[in-house]
Amino acid sequence: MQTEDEDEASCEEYVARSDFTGSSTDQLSFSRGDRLLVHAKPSSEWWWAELQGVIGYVPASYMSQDAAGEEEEDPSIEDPWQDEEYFGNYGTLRLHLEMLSDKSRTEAYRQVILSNSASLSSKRVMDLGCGTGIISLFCAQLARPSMVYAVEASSMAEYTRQLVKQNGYDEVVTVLQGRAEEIELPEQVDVLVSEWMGNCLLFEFMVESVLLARDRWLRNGGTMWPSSAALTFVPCQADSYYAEKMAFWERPYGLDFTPLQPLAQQEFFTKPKFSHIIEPCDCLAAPCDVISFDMYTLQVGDLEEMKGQFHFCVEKSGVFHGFTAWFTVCFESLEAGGATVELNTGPNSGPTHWKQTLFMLDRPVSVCAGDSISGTIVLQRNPVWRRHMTVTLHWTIKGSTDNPDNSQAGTKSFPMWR
Ligand code: GJV
Repeated sequence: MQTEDEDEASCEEYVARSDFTGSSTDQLSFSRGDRLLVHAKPSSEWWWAELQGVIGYVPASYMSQDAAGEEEEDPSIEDPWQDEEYFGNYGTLRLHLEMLSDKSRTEAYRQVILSNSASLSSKRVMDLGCGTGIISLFCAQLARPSMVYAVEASSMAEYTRQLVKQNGYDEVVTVLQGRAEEIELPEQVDVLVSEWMGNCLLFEFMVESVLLARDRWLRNGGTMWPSSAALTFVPCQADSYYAEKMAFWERPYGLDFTPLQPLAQQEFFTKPKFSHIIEPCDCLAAPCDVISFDMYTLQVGDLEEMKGQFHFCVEKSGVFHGFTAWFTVCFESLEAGGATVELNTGPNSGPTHWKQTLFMLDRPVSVCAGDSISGTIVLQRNPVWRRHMTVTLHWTIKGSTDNPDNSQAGTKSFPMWR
């Protein structure tokens, strides 16, 4: 355990577990295996370190005290999935209430079951991470599946069993308490349904459990719901967030507090802002899908690093504060030619509990209609903390022919959270 008192202790040597690209002038870049001298640990996430005479912040989770770097597991990392905390949270009602009250989300799954009710007849279904069992209950209520296996690792499973009984569906729905990776079913299933999506689509990496279950329990030719997923990006204005967290320091009470701005940047703009709500009018360009995948072919290994590209044409002049991300998932029909159901968490669809995710640039840039913003995105899964990832963005702004001076490039990495 790191305590505050140890901050003053003399330097300690650490080895980088993997490459890291600093995203601002006060962050260091380093490569896997580099030896860094950690001078101070001002927070549990960012340490003050030295590499080849250069000093800056480094993400603590990339540092290993082990001389071998990432090869040898750090014995302090006993639960890289943080399952105790994760399933502990899902053992209480707070998150279930949030998910069930999310009409767009819950109605989308209800619609999938309803519009496929005829084809679901006599089908075997697995509902992975069923929570309070809402999807399984929809299957029993709206269709005639032969069996629904409702799999839930948290202690909520006991209540889910009661809900199933209370509603008279205990012949159809079997609640299995355990991690999907470990439970045994008596047979393979025809349909694997799950609501696994996290912030920025992948956060929490519950999708890994879904892929492993697919490979083990979905029969050949079976159906995945959702069937595909996409992450969408848009360059945006975020005036009020910028004003609240950064411009605030310019002249509070008639005083100049700007020396606190670098600290504000570190504190408020280093990580993405979850639960951001973007208004359609804050979008500076037409949104574009940066990453998309098919739930039938995606492999667990693909999750380590997902890369995408974007090319936006600025549609209206404004202040480019950052990028906003959201996702869409699609549920293919079991019937040939049947309608696909879509759950879109973007600003032009109904609100969801995911809201959107905002990635703030360090400095806002004025852009004009006709300018282009292009670049790349890399989602890199944390090598240690398996539910976390870092989002790295590179962008180039090119002024239009009317505005050729407005050309610049930038790069920034956002840990989410570790
Ligand atoms: N096995 C069983 N239940 C799980 C698993 C797993 N591997 N992973 C998550 N859950 N969309 N981000 C359960 C978890 O306990 C919770 O009840 C539900 O799935 C999460 C669903 C929403 N989370 C999300």
